[in-house]
Amino acid sequence: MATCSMPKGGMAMGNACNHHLELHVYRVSDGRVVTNARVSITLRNNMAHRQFRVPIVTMMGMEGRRDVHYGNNLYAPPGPYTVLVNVNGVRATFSARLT
Ligand SMILES: [Cu+2]
Repeated sequence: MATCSMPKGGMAMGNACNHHLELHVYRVSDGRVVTNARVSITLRNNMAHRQFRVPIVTMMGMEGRRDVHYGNNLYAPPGPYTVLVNVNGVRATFSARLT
């Protein structure tokens, strides 16, 4: 579960990535994007009772520094998930149902 590859020239090695997980971090005081956060993300599959630590990559979208985010591409089958996040020692939990 979860590790995947992007298909190059037609074939993916192992599971092809089917989701992009990204976490955006903003400073509470002024809403600015935090570009150097220490982030860990664990994805828990609530149906299979398995969890996986997502290898974190810092990414930047089309909007440049205002769109810096953390996460990765991954393979995850459909179902209910809990996303456990730790940012600079502060924890947060999200629920998601993947289709
Ligand atoms: Cu991204």
